[in-house]
Parts: sequence; structure tokens; C-alpha cells
Amino acid sequence: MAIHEPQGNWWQPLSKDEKIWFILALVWMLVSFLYMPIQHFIGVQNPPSESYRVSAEDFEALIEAQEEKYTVGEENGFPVVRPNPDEPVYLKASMWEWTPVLELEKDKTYKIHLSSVDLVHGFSIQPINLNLMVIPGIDYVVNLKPTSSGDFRILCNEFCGLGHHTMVGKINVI
Ligand SMILES: [Cu+2]
Repeated sequence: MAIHEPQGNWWQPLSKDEKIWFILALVWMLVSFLYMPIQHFIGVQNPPSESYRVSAEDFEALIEAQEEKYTVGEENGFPVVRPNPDEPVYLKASMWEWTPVLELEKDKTYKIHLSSVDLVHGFSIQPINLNLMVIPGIDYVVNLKPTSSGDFRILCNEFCGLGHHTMVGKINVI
């Protein structure tokens, strides 16, 4: 025989207050749910979704070609590169450095190609709040438009070994 049916009215029908709260919660949930894809299209702070596969050797070659063409100086042993805003810009993460130092012009939009040649690093620009992952084998494109001039530090925010805390790069905005 099946389990006995519960006797009588074992549950209470929803009261008016409960119904109102239930409907409010449902409506808010639907608004949030629908707003997520809308924000993807109208939000101006979304991470870009452009990425490519790239080998460490190919990315190193792109970094070297960029250095040959656009190096304007040297800072702490790193080449200072002033790239052309109309061309792709390459920034390499490796244990435990960011290469090169980039010199960018204020209010110009750059397509920065980020990749790592060893393991996962994190790209974080200080003092502004920007955090992205840098993954070996992936060329991740960041559309970057500096809106104020000055020196910005690139910190690695993914633990990447003994020298992680020393992994600081630099962007000079002129
Ligand atoms: Cu790192």
C-alpha cells in the first residue's frame, strides 16, 4: 500500500502578505535575470570577449618585433615601447616580469594583447581597479583608453611562485 495521505489541511494557504512578498521576489529575480544580458551590451566596463590562441614562441616573436619597431628608451633594464594606437600592442607576462614598459597616449584607444609565456598571471592596474587573468596559450585582447596621465603599475594578482610579489610592470601615460 502507498504511503498514507496526510490528513486534513496539513499546509496553510498563503496569506495575502506572503503572496505579495512572493510576487515581489519573483519580479525582482526576473528583472535581475533579464538585466544581466542587457548589461553585457550597454555596460561600458565589461571585459572584452576577444581572444585568440597563441604559442609562447609566437608571442615572444610579436613582443620582439614590437620592441624593434617602437622602443624609445629603457627603464630598469626593460625596453620602453611607445606603440602606434592603430596597431595591436603586445604585453608579455612571465615569471616574474611584465615586458615591455608601455608608453601610451592619453585619450587614445589601444588594443592590448595580453599573454603569458609560462603560467597563469593576473593583470591588475594600480591605482585603478582593473583585474584580468593572463593565461598561457591565450592572447587576450583588452581595449584600453587611458583617461588620465601619469605612471600606472601593473601588478600580478595570481600567485605565480617565489617572485610573485616582485612582479610589477609599468604603463606611462603621456
Ligand atoms: Cu605572476
